[in-house]
Amino acid sequence: MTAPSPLGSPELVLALQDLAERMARRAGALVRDGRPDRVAVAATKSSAVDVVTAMDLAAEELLRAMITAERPDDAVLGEEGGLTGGTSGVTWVLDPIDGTVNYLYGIPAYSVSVAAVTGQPDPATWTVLAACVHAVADGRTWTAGRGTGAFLDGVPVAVNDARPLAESLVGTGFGYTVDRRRAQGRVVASLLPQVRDIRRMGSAAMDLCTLATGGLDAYYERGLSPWDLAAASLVATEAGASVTGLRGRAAGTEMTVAGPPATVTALVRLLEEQDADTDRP
Ligand code: LIP
Repeated sequence: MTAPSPLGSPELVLALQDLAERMARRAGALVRDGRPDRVAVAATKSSAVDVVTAMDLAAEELLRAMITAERPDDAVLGEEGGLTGGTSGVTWVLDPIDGTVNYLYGIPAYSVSVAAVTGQPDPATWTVLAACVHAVADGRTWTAGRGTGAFLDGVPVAVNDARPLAESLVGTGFGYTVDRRRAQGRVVASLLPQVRDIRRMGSAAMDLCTLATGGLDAYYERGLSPWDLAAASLVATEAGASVTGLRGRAAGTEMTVAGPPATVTALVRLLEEQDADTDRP
């Protein structure tokens, strides 16, 4: 049996990236071909509007089965199934459908997000080695490897050059609970007069990949889970973005801000002034 490649080696990054893409495309085909005309809600989570569908569950099951078949010693952190341990030092971070509400309503902005990380599966400390974000409705596929660049359908991508915030198109999103949304409404109202415009796409993974491809000038959101962030944060970083939190912290649930470094510095200042990393009403 061949000795496993050292964690972080170029060969391992390439192998993980290849598997991530095959997994995301396979699950994407299941989600696309299996979508009924009227999607039913299978369960709810943090609130009545934080929904899970049968396809979220089926897609995660398929992703986990592919990992068990090809890399049985790896751990898995999935949005629906939680954390299952492993011994290899690699953890797959899975969002079977990022943008589930869009999927529910038939809005074509939802994606399968797959990343391989080392270290604890925690955005504050992990190292993302490989990633794939597959847009289910139109098939666009972003891939990235640590230190080897970011690509859309195999073509290298890069963030826009920094622009003044007043000329910057900014993406964001809102949570599933009333208190969180009230606080986010206050923050976006304060930002709106200071930026070009706001876009709310409904999938953090697609927001960050759109940023990586120049379709947005900046992005911020409070409340992202590790699976919303993992893959697309590597795509954005390898495309030249700074991806961070506030107050010198790493990007994570409290706050995620991304964009060209100079734009991020300006946006972070505004968000800190607004205590955007809190639910202050
Ligand atoms: C979604 C995120 C989105 C956010 C939504 C939700 P889900 O993830 O991608 O950015 O605004 O509230 O968290 O729940 O579809 O996996």
